[in-house]
Amino acid sequence: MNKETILVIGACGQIGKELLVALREKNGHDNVIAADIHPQESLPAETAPYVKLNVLDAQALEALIVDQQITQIYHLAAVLSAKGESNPTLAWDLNMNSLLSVLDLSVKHKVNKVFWPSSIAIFGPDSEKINCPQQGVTEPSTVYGISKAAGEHWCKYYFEKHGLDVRSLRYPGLISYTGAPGGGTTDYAVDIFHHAVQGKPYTCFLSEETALPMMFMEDAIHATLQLMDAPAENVHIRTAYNLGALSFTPQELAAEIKSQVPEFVVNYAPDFRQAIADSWPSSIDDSAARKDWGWKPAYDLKAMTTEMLENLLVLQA
Ligand code: AKB
Repeated sequence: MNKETILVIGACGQIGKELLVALREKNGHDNVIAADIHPQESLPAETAPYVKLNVLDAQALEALIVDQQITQIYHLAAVLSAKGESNPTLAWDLNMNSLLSVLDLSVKHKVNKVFWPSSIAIFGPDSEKINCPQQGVTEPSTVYGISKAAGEHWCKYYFEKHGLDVRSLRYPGLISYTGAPGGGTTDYAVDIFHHAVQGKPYTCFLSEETALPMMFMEDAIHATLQLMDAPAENVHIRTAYNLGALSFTPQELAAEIKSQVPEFVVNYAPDFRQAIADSWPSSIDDSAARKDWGWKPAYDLKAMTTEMLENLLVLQA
C-alpha cells in the first residue's frame, strides 16, 4: 500500500478531535496533519503535525497541499445549523466556498480521496419523518441544510466530471465526551451529560417529545473510516449516504441518564432551535450504507449513556 499523507481540516472540532486520533492510529502519527483556524492548544495531547489554516484562504490551502504532498483530505470545517441562522451569509460562505476550494485543489493536485460530511439537515418539513429514505425529499429549512444539500451535489459533480473520489455521510446528531459541538440543534444531547456529571439541573432547548436521529461518536468515526476504506466500486452513492444509529427524544435520554444518576433533574424550555428540529426526520433509513459497505452501529442508548457518563466523570476528576 502506498503511503498516504492525510490532511484533516477542522481538526479542533467535535468530529475532528476524534477522527484525528483514529486516522493517526491507522496511518501513523506523522502522516496525518491537523489543520484548523483555532489554535493548537484547543486540540488534545500530541497535536503536531499541526498547521493553522483559514480554509477560505485558497492560496494557503494550495501551498499546504503541495508542500506536504497531501493524498487525502478530510474537510470538516463548517458552521452548524443553529449558529448558521444567526449569520446566514457567513455560514454559506464558509460551508460552500471552502468545499469548492477543496474540490478544485484536489482535482488540480491529484488528491486520491476526499471526505466531506453532510447531515440530516438536508431534509426538511416535507421529508418523511420515520425512516427517512436515502432519496427522500430534500428541501432544507436552514442555511446549513441548504449548504449541505448543495455540497452533496457538488461532490457528485466532481466525481462524475473530474473523477475525484469524494465520499460523504449524512451524519445525525453526534454525541461525544472529548469535544463540545459547535452550534448545532442536536447539541442538547451532549450538554445534558455535562450537567448530569456536574450535578446540575439541565434546561433543554427542545421539547421533551422531539425525536431526532443521533449517534455515539465512536460509531460515527467507525462509519467514516469504513466508507473511506470501501473499494470505490462499492460506493454507489456519490452525493452522501444516510447514516443511522439511534433515535430518541430528550425525555428518553433524560430517563436513561436518570437510571444511572437518579438525582438528575431536566426542565424544558424550547427556543428557536425547536423549529429546526421539527423540520428534520426523527429516524433515518440507512439500508444503502449497510448494503454497500457493511455499516452497522455498535452503540444503543444505554451503552452510549454509560460510556458518556463514565468518561466525563474521569475527565472531570
Ligand atoms: C446540527 O445539529 O446542526 C448538527 C447536524 C445534525 O448536522 N449536529
